[in-house]
Amino acid sequence: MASLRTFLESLTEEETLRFEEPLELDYTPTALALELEKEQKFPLLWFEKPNGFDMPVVANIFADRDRIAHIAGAPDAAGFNETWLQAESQPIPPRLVESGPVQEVIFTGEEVDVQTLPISRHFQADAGRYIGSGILICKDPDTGVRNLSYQRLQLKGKDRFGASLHSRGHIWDHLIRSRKKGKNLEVAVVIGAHPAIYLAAAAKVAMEVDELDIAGGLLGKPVDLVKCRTIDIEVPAEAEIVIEGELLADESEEEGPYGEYTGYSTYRSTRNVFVVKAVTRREKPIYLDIIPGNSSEHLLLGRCAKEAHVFERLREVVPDVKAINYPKSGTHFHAYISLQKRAEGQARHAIMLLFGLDSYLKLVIAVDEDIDIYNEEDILWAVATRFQADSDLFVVPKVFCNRLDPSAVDGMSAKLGIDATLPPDFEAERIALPPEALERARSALAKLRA
Ligand SMILES: Cc1cc2nc3c(=O)[nH]c(=O)nc-3n(C[C@H](O)[C@H](O)[C@H](O)COP(=O)(O)O)c2cc1C
Ligand SMILES: [Mn+2]
Repeated sequence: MASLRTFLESLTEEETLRFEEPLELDYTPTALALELEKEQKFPLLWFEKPNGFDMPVVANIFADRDRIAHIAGAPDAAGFNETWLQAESQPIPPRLVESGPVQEVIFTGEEVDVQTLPISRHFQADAGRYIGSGILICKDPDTGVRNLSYQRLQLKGKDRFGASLHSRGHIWDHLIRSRKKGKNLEVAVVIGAHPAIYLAAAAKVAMEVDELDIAGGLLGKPVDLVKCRTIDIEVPAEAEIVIEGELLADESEEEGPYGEYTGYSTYRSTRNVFVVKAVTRREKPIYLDIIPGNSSEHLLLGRCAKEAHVFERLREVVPDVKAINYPKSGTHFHAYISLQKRAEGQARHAIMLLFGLDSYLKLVIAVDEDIDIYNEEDILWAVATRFQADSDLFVVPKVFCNRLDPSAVDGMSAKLGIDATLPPDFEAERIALPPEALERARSALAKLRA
């Protein structure tokens, strides 16, 4: 079985911070995750008894690169890209089963009350209690191809949410075409499933691709699905909680603000309305939350598939690109390229290509292979010592970008490329130590610490 709970069982005690005592849920998971991030710690957070609710909440699953690799079944963080690309090229479609634990308890009609779910507040300026961890499953109104993605849901009442589809992904397209047919869009919201399904839902793949096929590829077996009770959608049989309902075609109302990945709260919203028809769940469900804003969790989940995808495209054209890193500080807008440069101009070539592949990017810095692209001090040292601003940078003004960038103008931003690779006539030699001296130092330290 591939479920949230089987995955949680595979984690070590050290990876989990468990709060057994009752704890206020509003803001607490976010505050804890952000405090721990300052210490470079990214444990899974487990709240056994959130105040006022009758089910446990887990959060921060996706905050750590090693854990994401573990979820995908990759040997380690460095092996994630390859594992991901393999799942994308060898997808396994889901299969329909008769029944599953996600329908152990069913509420319909007057029994529905989503306010009893441990939906919490995350940041101070948030308009209210939000589900930020729901996977919205819907179907293309013309082709029937399934789609999985995340859209925030603001709790508005016992059977009503506000929704924002601002990234205007596939679900937005489905809703527009549904509206033309005079119909609402049926949607099932999944809260708590095997995290590989979450990784797949975060990927941007073609509209013709069902993200559950990629989830199957990652898991090495089909995801079992059951039919929803009130809508024509199938959901993972092993999920924890499912909210069945419809995105209204013709209504809109206030929604937001909410803490976004940029680190800002904005009112930017498509102001949609989601009306609930049923809630199905396990007897004793676990609620999965995702820390929003520019948390490690939100940023990593949002980009791990993209990183794999973009790196592969980049390497096809410039094989001397050795690695790329989207640093957390750049909140999806910055990337670093590691290059084994063979010819002048190659860094600019790779930088331009990366700008073309990912419209979110505003700053790309290329460095040589001896620079650790996961260490920003190292990156800035390369800029400090291998780069001249009058000859080694270029700016492309007014390019299409992501509209959530608060500094963007009319949906456009400038792109800055920095070539911090060694110039051809570079004469300085990087300081180094004899290897035996390093060995001596390490063993002396080890003895001292033993
Ligand atoms: C945790 C998380 C939350 C997200 N929240 C929203 C949201 O509230 N609204 C939105 O339009 N996109 C949101 N996104 C972005 C889309 O869900 C994401 O780009 C998805 O891959 C789009 O899928 P699609 O290519 O099938 O359209 C979120 C992404 C993540 C990872
Ligand atoms: Mn899609």
